[in-house]
This record gives sequence, C-alpha cells and structure tokens, in this order.
Amino acid sequence: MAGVSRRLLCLMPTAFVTGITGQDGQHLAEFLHGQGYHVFGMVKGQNNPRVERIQAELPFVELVSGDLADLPSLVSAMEACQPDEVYNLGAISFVALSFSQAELTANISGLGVLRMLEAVRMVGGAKDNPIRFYQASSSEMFGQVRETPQTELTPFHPRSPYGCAKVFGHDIVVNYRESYGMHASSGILFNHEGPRRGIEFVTRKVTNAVARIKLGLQDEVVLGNLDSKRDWGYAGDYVKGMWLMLQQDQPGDYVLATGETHSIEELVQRAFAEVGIDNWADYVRQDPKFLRPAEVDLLIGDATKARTKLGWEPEVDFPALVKMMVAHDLQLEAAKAGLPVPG
Ligand code: GDR
Repeated sequence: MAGVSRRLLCLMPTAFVTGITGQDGQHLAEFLHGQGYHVFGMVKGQNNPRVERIQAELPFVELVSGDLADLPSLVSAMEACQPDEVYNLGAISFVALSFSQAELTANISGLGVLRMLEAVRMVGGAKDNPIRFYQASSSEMFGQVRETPQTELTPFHPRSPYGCAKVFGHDIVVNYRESYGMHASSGILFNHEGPRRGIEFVTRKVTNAVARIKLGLQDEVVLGNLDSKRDWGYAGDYVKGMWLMLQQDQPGDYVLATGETHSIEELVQRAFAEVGIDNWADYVRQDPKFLRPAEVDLLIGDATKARTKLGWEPEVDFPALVKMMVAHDLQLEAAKAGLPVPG
C-alpha cells in the first residue's frame, strides 16, 4: 500500500513507527493495530535479519525502508506513507554500548531525532491535520539525579553518551515545537520491560538465566552493579501512554513511570524466588566488565502529569512483571531444550 495516500484510501488513521523491530515498536504496532490504524514500520539496511521475525509476528505491519542516519530516506519513507502520526522509537538503546560507540549513538539517538523532525516538517501532512510526532525520551536524561522523584521539570544530568544523545533529542523536539508550532511530544519513559526485552538488558538477562538455571541448562548468571535502582514498568502499558500523548489537542512532555524503585539485587532475589530458589547468591557472580564508566544510581519517576492529563495508569506492578518474564522464559527455554516446564 506504500505510495498510495491514506486520504485516497479510507479514513483509517496511519502511523509510521521507527524502531519497529524493538520491544516498544512491537507493542506499539499491536496497540495501534487494535485501535484501527494502518501501521508502517521503518526498517534499515540490506537483508536486515529482524525483518523475517517482524513479518511473522506482526503480519499487519507494512515495512518501509529508511535509516535514521539518512534524511533523504526518511523523507521518501514519509512521503510514501503519508502518516497522521509518527513515533520515533528507533535508537541505539543499550546504555552500555553507547560508551564504546559514542559517535554512532550521538548520530542515531541524537541527530536521528533532528532528521525525523525535518522529514516531518518537509512532508507536513494535511493542512487541517498536520503530522503529529512522538519522541522516545528517556529517564537516562536525569542521570545523576538532581531531585527525587523525577518529574518533567527535573533538570537533566546525563551519565552516558546515550543519555547525552537523548537530551539533545528531547531539547530539539521542544525547539521544533516552539519554533514551528509542530505537534511534537516527548515521553520521558522510565525503564519498561517484558518478555520481548532484549537479552542484553538486566531484567531479561536475569529472568532468562533464572529459567535456564532452574532447568539445569546454566550454572550461574554474571552481572555488574547490583546496587543501582530502577523504576521498572511493563512495556505494554507504556505504549498506550505514547499514543495518548498524540491524541491531546496540545503537544507536551510526559513522564511515564510506576513511582516505585527497586535495586538490581531485589530483581535477582525476586526472579529466583519465582522458581523456588532462595539461595540466589550462590548462583550470582559479579564481573567488573559489566560495570559502566559512570552509573545512574537511582531512578524513580513521578507520573502525576500523565495520570491527570492523559488518564494514563500503569497496570502491571513489579512483582507481576518479574513473574510474567520468568514464566515466559521458563516456557521458552524448556521448549528449546525439549524439557517439561517445571511445575
Ligand atoms: P538501563 O537498562 O541502562 O537502565 O536503560 P539496563 O537494563 O541495561 O541496566 C539497568 C541497570 O542494571 C545494571 N546492571 C546490568 N545491566 C546490564 N544490562 N547487564 C548486566 O549484567 C548488569 N548488571 C547490573 C546497570 O548497571 C544499570 O544500572 C534502559 C534502556 O532501555 C534505555 O534505552 C532506556 O532509555 C532506559 O532503560 C529508560
């Protein structure tokens, strides 16, 4: 359908999503599909290995080629799709990697936002219905926190190249909104997880290892800092908040968070408890290679603005999130190994 204006086709709203192959892209695509949207997902590169998986899991998504490092490709993609709403979820999203690939992170997670805004500005959309834009901002922008809990007004002090790139992305969205009157909003999302989380992130690394240890497939899990604290929610709840932001008459910035914080150690303890293992410390080894040059010690968000203005509420709490992820990984790993799922 790419290349044919939605306005000629039907009144189905159209969304354009970058980062479609990531955790949030998948949840958002499902959510928007359920709301009656036609969903376009941008994929980059030649023979991208993730494309096949997305086509199998989300057959309703129409894939379009484009790259956050290449403005002309973004303009072409947007011209072809004529979206009503654009969700920029694409990024180098792994904080640890951003220390070793700082320039790439700045280019994709920072300048990529500028390129998307330019493409939206150039393509524009209908006069009476200009394109609305969502930017995936991050609690990593707060870094070494200046106040607790963190709100939309808390000053930023990023602690990684990723955090710095996200601050640029956030600020340039505000600037384009103020300069050109664009309907551009940012969601300052605290950590949000689930069974679709990549294995490199600590929640999934832990729940997957716990499942494999329970099944006798692995002896230990090797981690970095166990003391940092995060405000963890469920990704499925957070994508609804993204959509709600774009349904408002006025654009704005919103924190999405649960308002609770837990240490990595608590996460580990709870995940092992889910499979009946109390002596969790016997299975955990720490290795300095997983420590970061600068750490974000404590994050806890205040989502009052999202609750009151958007009517947004997270539905899955921390214990339910860990339970869901451990149960998923037990099923997955047992199936891969041809073992029964322990009762
Ligand atoms: P984060 O997520 O950096 O908060 O960013 P991550 O899960 O990677 O780290 C959380 C905390 O766990 C500590 N940690 C480890 N982390 C990883 N990945 N692997 C380990 O072995 C390990 N051991 C301890 C980390 O030091 C850190 O303190 C996530 C990403 O999704 C960002 O893209 C997003 O913007 C923010 O959340 C909100």
